[in-house]
Amino acid sequence: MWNEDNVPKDLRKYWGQRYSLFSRFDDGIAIDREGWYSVTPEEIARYLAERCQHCPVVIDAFCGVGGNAIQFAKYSRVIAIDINKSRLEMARHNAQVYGVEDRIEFIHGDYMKLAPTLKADCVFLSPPWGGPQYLKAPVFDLNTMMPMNGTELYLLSHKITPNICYYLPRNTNTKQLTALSRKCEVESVYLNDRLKVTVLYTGNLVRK
Ligand code: MGP
Ligand code: SAH
Repeated sequence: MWNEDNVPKDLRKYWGQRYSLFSRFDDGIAIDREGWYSVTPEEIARYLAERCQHCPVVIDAFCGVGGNAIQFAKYSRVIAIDINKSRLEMARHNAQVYGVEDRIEFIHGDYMKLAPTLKADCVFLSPPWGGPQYLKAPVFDLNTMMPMNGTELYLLSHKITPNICYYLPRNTNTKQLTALSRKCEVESVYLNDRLKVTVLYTGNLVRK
């Protein structure tokens, strides 16, 4: 269990943001190193879930410790996937803390392999961006994203549904995003007046 004294120096910034990441942090939220720096802050996750609320089934392809899956579950049934078993178990535990675990199906596996077998009304993509170093490049390039190519990930998901919500770095090349789909919206998402992330919406997730 993390506390003030055992949080490593490089994670202290995220520890300071813990209630913004999970308002119920003190109810026993489970989180690991990668979880700390990649979880979606609760207010943003709630907003994205509201934007997808008309979708009965949402795939959270990279569920991590569950920041998004928990909020999607308030409106939709969720298929939550992660390749890391222990992080998937943390997501399940955190969903219990929020009382929504019965609305989420947790699948341990590689989304890139599972995708052709899945059906849903919307796919949410929040893949690894290569760690907090993603900001070192002036512009984030979808095609050099590791471990999977960001354009290929989009195209694979588009075979499931045209309705995609893609959570990306704030320094993402916007032209590269708009080139992915004729019907799309790119949104800069702020939290407490700070630009946090860029989100691409396609299909019927695009605002009228
Ligand atoms: P950040 O830039 O690491 O933090 O991440 P912060 O506090 O905005 O930076 P600073 O400028 O104040 O120092 C911004 C947001 O991006 C985080 O809230 C996470 O939701 C998200 N995020 C960060 N990383 C490294 C990843 C990642 O690899 N994958 C995903 N899906 N989200 C990430
Ligand atoms: N949105 C999440 C954070 C996602 S971080 C949250 O709010 O908690 C990205 C996650 O993708 C990590 O947990 C990592 O284990 C997972 N991942 C990486 N490659 C994957 C793959 N091929 N299939 C499924 N999950 C993968």
